[in-house]
Amino acid sequence: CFSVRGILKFRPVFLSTMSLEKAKQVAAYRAVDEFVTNNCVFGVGSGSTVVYAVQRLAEKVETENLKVTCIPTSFQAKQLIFKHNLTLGELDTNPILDVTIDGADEVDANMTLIKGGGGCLLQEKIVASCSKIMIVIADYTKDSKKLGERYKKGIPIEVIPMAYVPIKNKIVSVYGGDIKLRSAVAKAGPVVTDNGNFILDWLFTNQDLDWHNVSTAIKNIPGVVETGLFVNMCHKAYFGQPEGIVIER
Ligand code: ABF
Repeated sequence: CFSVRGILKFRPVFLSTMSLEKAKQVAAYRAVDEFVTNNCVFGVGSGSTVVYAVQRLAEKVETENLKVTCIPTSFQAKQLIFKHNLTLGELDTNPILDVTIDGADEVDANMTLIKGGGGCLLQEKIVASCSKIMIVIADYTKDSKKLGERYKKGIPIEVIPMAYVPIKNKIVSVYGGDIKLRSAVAKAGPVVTDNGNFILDWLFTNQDLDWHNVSTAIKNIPGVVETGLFVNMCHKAYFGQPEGIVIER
């Protein structure tokens, strides 16, 4: 007879894609079910996992007749709020949020996050910093012991365009590694964020750095707007697994 491991070894690619999407969905649904309440001000993160969270939120708002004000963390998040006919809010009128649910590129054992793979890190960090609770939802590929273990695209850093070269040189001279100016597609020119800035991706080599000190030092470089290092900001993380269960940290 075939062992389960034997069958899984031949699992077609589409099954693994399905399991990745299922993993995102179960993590997102669990987080929304546990943290969204009536009359809450809710931060809507960015990325593909959050799409499931907004779907679940819209279901709950309708079936449970909830009043939820949604604060977006990006143009993408704002479009999701509109698509699901949810109530759009803004920090001007809702400077304190009850909960933000957002994705991540990687989560380490200390709950330090790399975020910004989608280029939305600045508004994500602003909204998360205004939230009483920040929750991360992710599939199993984001759950690491150390940053850099799985996510190999580097730490995103949002910078003022005119300063990207000196910033790049300063970071590499102090911390080593390599830094790339993020471009949309080959020769299409640099990616410009929702805020009109550039993104540098820092391919770091030392995985044992004090990420709080590193993020603070990098932010002190003139022209750096924000880093994709979220340190001591995430209260709880939900990691969806291929078979549809959720691991909470
Ligand atoms: C966003 O979620 C970004 O900070 C991060 O890059 C992304 C992760 O994307 P996904 O949920 O699609 O894996 O918040």
